[in-house]
Amino acid sequence: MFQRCGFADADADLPDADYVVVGLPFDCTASFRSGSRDGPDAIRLASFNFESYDYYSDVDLAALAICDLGNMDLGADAAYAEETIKEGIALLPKAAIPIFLGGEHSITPPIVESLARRSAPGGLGVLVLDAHLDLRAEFGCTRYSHACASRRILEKEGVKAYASIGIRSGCLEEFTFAKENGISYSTSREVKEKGIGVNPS
Ligand SMILES: [Mn+2]
Repeated sequence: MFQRCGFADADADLPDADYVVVGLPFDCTASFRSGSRDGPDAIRLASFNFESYDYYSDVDLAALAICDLGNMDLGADAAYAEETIKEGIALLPKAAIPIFLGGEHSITPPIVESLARRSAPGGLGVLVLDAHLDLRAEFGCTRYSHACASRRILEKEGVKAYASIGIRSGCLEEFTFAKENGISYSTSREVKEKGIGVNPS
């Protein structure tokens, strides 16, 4: 299921890993421009161009136990990809924190469903950073579309809290749905005016 390749300094063995990197190279519902399926390997390639030490957080990635399991083979069908993602996540060690590299936004609902089930018995909080509401019931003749990602996330059992930040785009039906259902979102304009910090100064 996993094809081995590697993120920089992610050289721990799976049983020893505190963090597990998994690539999800899927973009088959792309409506503007495809190519995000190349994202996971592009991120890995770029990772070798950075220092492993991050002075903001005073953390050296080289000192952490990170295992890169490579990419999952997700095929070209969104329903198949969703099931495969859930099957793959069920195989990951529960002690490690998973980090998923995409891939388009349609990969997120099965990730949320899986993480809520395996590690958040009290309910999972989801924070979405996105320009779009992604609250469409269906788009491009499929409910699995990237344009429906937040709608699908909100339908998942175990999602206790949800908010999206950076919104600048959506159709009238999406904004109406958000309003009628009390869905929390902040627009990019609000972020620009108020700042992104908890206590902006
Ligand atoms: Mn999105």
